[in-house]
Amino acid sequence: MSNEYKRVLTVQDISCVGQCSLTVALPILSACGLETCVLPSAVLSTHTGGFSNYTFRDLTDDMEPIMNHWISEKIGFDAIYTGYLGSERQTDIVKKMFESLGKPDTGLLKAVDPAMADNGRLYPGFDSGFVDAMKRLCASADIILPNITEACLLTDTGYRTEYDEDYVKKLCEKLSALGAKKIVLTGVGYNNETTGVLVCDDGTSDYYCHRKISKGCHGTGDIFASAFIGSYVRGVSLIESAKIAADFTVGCIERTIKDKNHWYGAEFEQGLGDLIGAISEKV
Ligand code: PXL
Repeated sequence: MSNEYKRVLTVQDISCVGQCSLTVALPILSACGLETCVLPSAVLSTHTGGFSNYTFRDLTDDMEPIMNHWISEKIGFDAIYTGYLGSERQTDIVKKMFESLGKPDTGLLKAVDPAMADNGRLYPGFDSGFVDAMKRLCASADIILPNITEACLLTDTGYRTEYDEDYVKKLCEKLSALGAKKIVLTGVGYNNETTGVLVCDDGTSDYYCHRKISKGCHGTGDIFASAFIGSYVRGVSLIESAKIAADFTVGCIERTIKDKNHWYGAEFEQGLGDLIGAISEKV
């Protein structure tokens, strides 16, 4: 554990309205006590999950010049965490960032949330070519944070809503074979009342089971991943970071379902104080 001030870069889109991607990652990572730098992969008027006619400005062409400027200024990071990426080409650019944007004397943590699918389906705009590109990006990461749908797509496994521990174990083995060293698999539940997070690290695994709230909310994958990375980069262990992030996410969903008009995202803001408290207890 350390109280060293760390600098993290997060690469994902700005959905101007919708409480996902950068509009949750930036406040959550900052609340976790990290200097947070951002690289927007695209700018959308809203996210793509339930709104229609949203605008989409692809920023792929800006990413390499931004990276090159940072390299010339000798700006390096302790961690790079990617979320929703706007094009296949962006996955290759992120791989270059993994090779060239670490601080010179300390290791760079490379974390990939392959944000591209949920509930058995790819998000609008993604296809099998993007899935293949994401497989290659995951291979160069230290930690990946897929949900069950994304894990199935990354490993060419048939998606199931009901499964047993053996199915999940095989899924993790196949994800490890892709090349990522640590796997944080979300939404792993064996009954209707509970769900949880499975953390696999070099052949060992640990499971955190928690209450399942029947109605999920949009953007909770981004909330979980941001809180997890924030906690882990602060020096909290993998499994403790998974617990902190899962408890924070459950709190966000509980708050949101009380508000019948709030269908497009999760109310995370009022939980930030508890998140800060949970991390402070561990560092
Ligand atoms: O929460 C994942 C996400 C991020 N960004 C955009 C999305 C989604 C999910 O639908 O549409 C633009």
